[in-house]
Amino acid sequence: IVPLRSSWTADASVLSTHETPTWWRQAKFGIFTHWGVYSVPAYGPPSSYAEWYDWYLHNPNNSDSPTWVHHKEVYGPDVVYDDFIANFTATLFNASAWLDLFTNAGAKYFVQVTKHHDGYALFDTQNTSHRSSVYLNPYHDFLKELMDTAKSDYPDLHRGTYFSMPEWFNPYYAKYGFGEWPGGLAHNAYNWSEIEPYTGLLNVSDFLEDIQYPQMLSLALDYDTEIMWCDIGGPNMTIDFAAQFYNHAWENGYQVTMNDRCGNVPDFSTPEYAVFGSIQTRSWETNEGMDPFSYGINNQTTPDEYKNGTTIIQTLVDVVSKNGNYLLDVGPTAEGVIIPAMADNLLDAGRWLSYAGDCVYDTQYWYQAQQSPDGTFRFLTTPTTFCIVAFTKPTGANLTVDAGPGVVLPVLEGDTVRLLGPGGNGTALKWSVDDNGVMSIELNEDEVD
Ligand code: FUL
Repeated sequence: IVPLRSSWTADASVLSTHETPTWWRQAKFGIFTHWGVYSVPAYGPPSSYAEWYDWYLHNPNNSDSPTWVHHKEVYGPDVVYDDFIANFTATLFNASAWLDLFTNAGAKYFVQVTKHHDGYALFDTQNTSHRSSVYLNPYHDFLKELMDTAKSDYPDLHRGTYFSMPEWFNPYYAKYGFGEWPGGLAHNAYNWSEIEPYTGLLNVSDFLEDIQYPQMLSLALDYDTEIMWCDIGGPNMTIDFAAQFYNHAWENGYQVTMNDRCGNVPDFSTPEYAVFGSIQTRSWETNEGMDPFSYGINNQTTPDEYKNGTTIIQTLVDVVSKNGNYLLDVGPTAEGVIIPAMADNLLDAGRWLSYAGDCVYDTQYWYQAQQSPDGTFRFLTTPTTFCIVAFTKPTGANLTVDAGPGVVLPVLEGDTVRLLGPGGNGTALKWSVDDNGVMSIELNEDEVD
């Protein structure tokens, strides 16, 4: 429950009473978008977790880096990361196309990467730095277009912003004792003294006060983000930020939230490529790529490697049955296209949610067991229904639901059991529960998709 407060102060003990808003807890499913200069080379070693694609700038720091080997072969050692900015064309970028896809995938919110660790921002960094898509190629404020389009045309889609707290290249960050986080840039970087005039840091003497904090404030006050999705933490002014963020939202009549990577006062935790094994009563959100190995796009990934509709839905339902949200990442191309290998699978997931979404959105986890002994079922509740989601298609005329030893399913004589499905139409089915609590539901096989 978000306390009804009109005036937040920069006091950690007060700010830590803030929690995820109701809309966030009801939404369950969001789309994450990693898009930036790293989308140009779009490279990571195939079928491997070894080097993340959105870390293209940093990966060559390892002397035997496959990314560096690839870079030398394809571009040559003299091409530096910032040379890719010229090829970050976004010629096919269309905010509505992305937001249509997110909506049709059944997502209720999105989180746009606004600045990753490479420090190249997709929004107007104004008086802090000119290292952004607004002042460098392709000279466009992508975040503004996404946020404005979402506000005007997609009122049911909530708007979030990923923001990397540190910047790898930035010597002002290095002054905080972290070196050029997270280590020196051995290859393929840039020479700060050469690029300083070109990146255009303006009136900067302190990374936190002059870059990090004002940029975070801009995302809150100018772009009206509803989710501040920080990354990495480290040195920060999050206490000051949070008070302003919450007051701005209050004054404008909406509710906002912040993850656990801003370095302070988190509303929710953010496991990566991982799902908790049990119910967590505190808000949490799993995030991972559609790509099995990283965020962003990798041209080495084959279409069949992307998570398909079934995997997406099963992960979503599994997460939701444990009280979590699911933030699934797509990586558009440098032109701004979400390729069919990703988009089609999202749409498959959306088709299932279009008829079974009542058993996902605005549900509660079931108090006792989130899955059956063999892992085949997940259970979700609403004030008037109990949902059983089967992960395998039943064979034969009966669906047998065993919630585990001693677990009694919450069904009473007279209750109606219905099949949610494209052919099911909610037809009432015959059912019974035996003395061991095992439920048997008679199916008309033609109706089971
Ligand atoms: C991590 C980052 O280092 C990854 O590149 C990615 O952005 C992920 C969501 O967070 O900490």
